Amino acid sequence: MSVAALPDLDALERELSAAIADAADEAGLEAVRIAALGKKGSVSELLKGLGAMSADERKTAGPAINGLRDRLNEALSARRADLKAAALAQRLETERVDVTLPVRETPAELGRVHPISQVIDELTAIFADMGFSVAEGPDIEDDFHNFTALNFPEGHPAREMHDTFYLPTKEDGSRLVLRTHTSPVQVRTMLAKKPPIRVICPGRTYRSDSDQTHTPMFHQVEGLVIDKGANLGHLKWILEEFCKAFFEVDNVKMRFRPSFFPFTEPSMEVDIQCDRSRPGEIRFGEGNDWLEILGCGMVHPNVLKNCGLDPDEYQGFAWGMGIDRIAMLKYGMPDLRAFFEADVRWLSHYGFRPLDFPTLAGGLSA
Ligand code: 2NL
Repeated sequence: MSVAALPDLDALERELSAAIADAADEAGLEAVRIAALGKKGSVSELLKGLGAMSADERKTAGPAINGLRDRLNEALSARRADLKAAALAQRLETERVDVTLPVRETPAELGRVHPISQVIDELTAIFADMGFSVAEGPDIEDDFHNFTALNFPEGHPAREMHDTFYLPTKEDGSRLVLRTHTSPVQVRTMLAKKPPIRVICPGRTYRSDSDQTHTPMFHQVEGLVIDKGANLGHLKWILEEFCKAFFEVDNVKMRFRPSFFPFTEPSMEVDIQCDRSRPGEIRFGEGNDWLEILGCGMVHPNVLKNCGLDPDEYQGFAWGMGIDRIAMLKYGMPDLRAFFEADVRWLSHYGFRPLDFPTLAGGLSA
């Protein structure tokens, strides 16, 4: 091969330099490298040709071709570094994550806890802190557990058809009722367990009543303590601690007024201090207004006897309150009937997020 037979190295260098500059990505650049410097690349072929040249020819062709190869390798490295940097910049741009965006809700998190369930969870937590356990019982009760054991005399108005939902009379003349309070659960607890007893009984109750402030099914929670020395001082302390924790105030005045229930003696109704001077708003633990929230008393000796306890050995106290009512008071829900209409728009407004416990026990709400 003669020197004259060498192709135009300058033209080849311009062509390859342009191809390197034009390569759009690393794969394109690699193709250019293989075409020039691969086993059968144009520059590699020129290098192979050096062996067949005379020593003179090699003296000029050798440095020229080797120089071309070195400059190409340099250009390839520089372009590769540029393409890598551009690819990284592009990824950083397109894969940018805004960590300040709010977390998207999953369908499961869209569900809401009904205010009644929420309030039952709250009061369960508060009474659990005071050593109470939760007892439940059937919604359909017999006459003994719903009335007789609780010292309701025959012919008491609460036993009348008019107020109570009865199931059809059975062959033996007895008839079951939808429980009118949760007291039968405490009766069952006293019959099944030995004192000391500390229970709360939340649940559904039924009365034939329906207007602005009454629904045929409603919710009650009752509490019962049976022990040798259980007294009204204990009852007052427990109710006070409950009201402070439930309504999230440091102090609340309470008023105990004499009342009557067949199952307690003495019996009392309890009002709590509040401020109703702002229209549509109630504040607890301040103000000069009173709001009735529960009934209570010392368990009647007849009830203790009916439940297998000796009134000379044991005494106890009990209370009962409407869950629906205290839920409305705490969370400012004006209409009782909305509780039972299963309207998801109402629930998404008034409902609670799962695992959110706005109580003293579970952490204060905002
Ligand atoms: C109210 C009043 C009350 C009770 C419920 C009770 C239960 C047993 C024995 C004695 Cl087993 N008492 N429960 C006591 C006093 C009042 O409820 O106004 N509830 C909404």
